[in-house]
Formats: sequence, C-alpha cells, structure tokens
Amino acid sequence: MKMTHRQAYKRLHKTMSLVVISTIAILASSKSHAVLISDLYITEVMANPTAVTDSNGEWFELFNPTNESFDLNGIILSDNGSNIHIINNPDPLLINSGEYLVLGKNDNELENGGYQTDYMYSGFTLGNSDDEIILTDSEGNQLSLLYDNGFVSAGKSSELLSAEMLTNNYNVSTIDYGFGDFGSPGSAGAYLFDYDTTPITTSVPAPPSLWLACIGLSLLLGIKNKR
Ligand SMILES: [Ca+2]
Ligand SMILES: [Ca+2]
Repeated sequence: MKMTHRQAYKRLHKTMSLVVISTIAILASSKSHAVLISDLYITEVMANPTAVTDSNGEWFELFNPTNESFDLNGIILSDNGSNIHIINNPDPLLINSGEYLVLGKNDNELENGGYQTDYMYSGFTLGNSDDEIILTDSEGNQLSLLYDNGFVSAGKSSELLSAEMLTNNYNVSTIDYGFGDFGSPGSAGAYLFDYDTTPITTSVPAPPSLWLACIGLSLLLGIKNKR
C-alpha cells in the first residue's frame, strides 16, 4: 500500500519523538563526566595486622565501579592529622573498570603478610582505633573514609558491603590470606558488595545542541503534520 505524505510525516514524527525520548532517557540514567576519585570506593581496610607488624602489613583497597579506567597518579593520600603522601608511580597507576587495587605499607610479600601490593606508599599509617583515609585530586574532589572505635579488628580487615562508605557498612573479613590474617586484598570479599552501577559517560552521548535539533525537527514535523 502506498503511503500518503500525511502518513509519511506521521511516521517520521513518531520516530523523531522516540529518538528524543531515548536520548533523554540515556542522559538521565548516566553520569556524564570523566571518572573522578570520588566515583571509586574504599572497599577494604587492614589497619591492624597480626601476622606481621603494622608498619609492614597495613593496606587498603580501592574498587572502580565505573565503566572507565582511572589513573591514581597525583592523588593525595592523607588523614586529618599530619600524614600525607602524593601517589607517584613511574607509570600511570590505573584502576580499571570493575577492578580492585591495593595500596600498602610494604610491597615485599615476604614481609607484608603475604599479599600482592599494587602501590607502596610512605608517610601514612592506619590507626588501630580511629583514623581517616582521604584521597584528594588536584581539583579538590575527595574519596574519604573516617573510622573510629569498633571498626578495626586485630588480624582482620574490614570489607565494604554497600554503596555508602559508612563504618557500619563494613564487616570483618572471613577469608584468610598469606600468613594467616583475614582479608581479600585485590579481590572481591566474603560478602556481596552492593554498589552503585550507574554508568559514567565521559563522552556525552548527545550534546545539548543535538537535543535541540531533535526537538526542533520533531516540533517542525508536528506542525507540518497538522496542516
Ligand atoms: Ca595500624
Ligand atoms: Ca577485597
């Protein structure tokens, strides 16, 4: 059956409307910015190892829930006291999408309790009662965990269970590693980690100008259709 002009306009108008609606839906369901330090999680903390000394066996773990890699080089690691360290890796220190990365006091597996470190820091310690892990980028974006009494268990790391990095949302690990302390450095922990899976879109799928063009075209077709 041959389509009339009116029918053709109607069909095109419907298609354009769908394009506009889907574009808006995509933008609404994604975060359109480059991955920031604040998009990551501090998924695990070993503040009080018992298999080795604290100065050898402390570590913490990050997780990248986004769909893009993130370079940790240049990020400042600090607490609310005098601890400060600027991450300075010879190569980009990439934490890839869906991956964990471990930063520790000592990268020698024979001395650190027997786990693999991705980056060794200095000038930063993890208190056994209360302390802070604050990661800051050059623009002031921050990822931080503030913990106090009850968070740290001797010989056991604390693993994050949910998207909110509050001390109550961490549980002591039940998986042993290396020399016998408990934790899952560099991998998923003993519990289901229920995190925010909203995708990050570095390149915005449709710039505002394209939206306007779509809406404009859609309106124009609407007007023509009514004639
Ligand atoms: Ca400690
Ligand atoms: Ca882990």
